[in-house]
Amino acid sequence: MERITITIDADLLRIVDTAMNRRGYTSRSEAIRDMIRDTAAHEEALSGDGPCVAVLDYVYDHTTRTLAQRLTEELHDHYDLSVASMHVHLDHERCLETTVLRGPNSALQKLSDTITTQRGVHNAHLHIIPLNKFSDD
Ligand code: NI
Repeated sequence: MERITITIDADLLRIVDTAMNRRGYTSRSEAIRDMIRDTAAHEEALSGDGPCVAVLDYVYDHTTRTLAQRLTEELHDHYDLSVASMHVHLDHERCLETTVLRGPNSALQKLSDTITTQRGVHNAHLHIIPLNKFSDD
């Protein structure tokens, strides 16, 4: 096994510790390894480039300079992938946006990455559903 050192903010570490206690891990390392395994499994599900639908959701602060405009422009630039969006005004600053996407796996991931890596976008989640899998059921 390799040993690495990571820097993590206190709030995030508290979440790791809470999950660790709730799920009964005996060490932070084991808890974090399992979280990384979950991510690895998720990454594997995202491999391939067949037709997919996806639900992308995220929270952002619409008072962040030009952010709302940039997010809208990004979706307009990909109108062929963006099926529909729902916008919820959570409070005075924060907005929740849920967008249904449809297209090749890699294109949906690329669009999602472009949106979710913007500074000021939080709690992002992309749920990709490969359409080819339906025919295997
Ligand atoms: Ni809003």
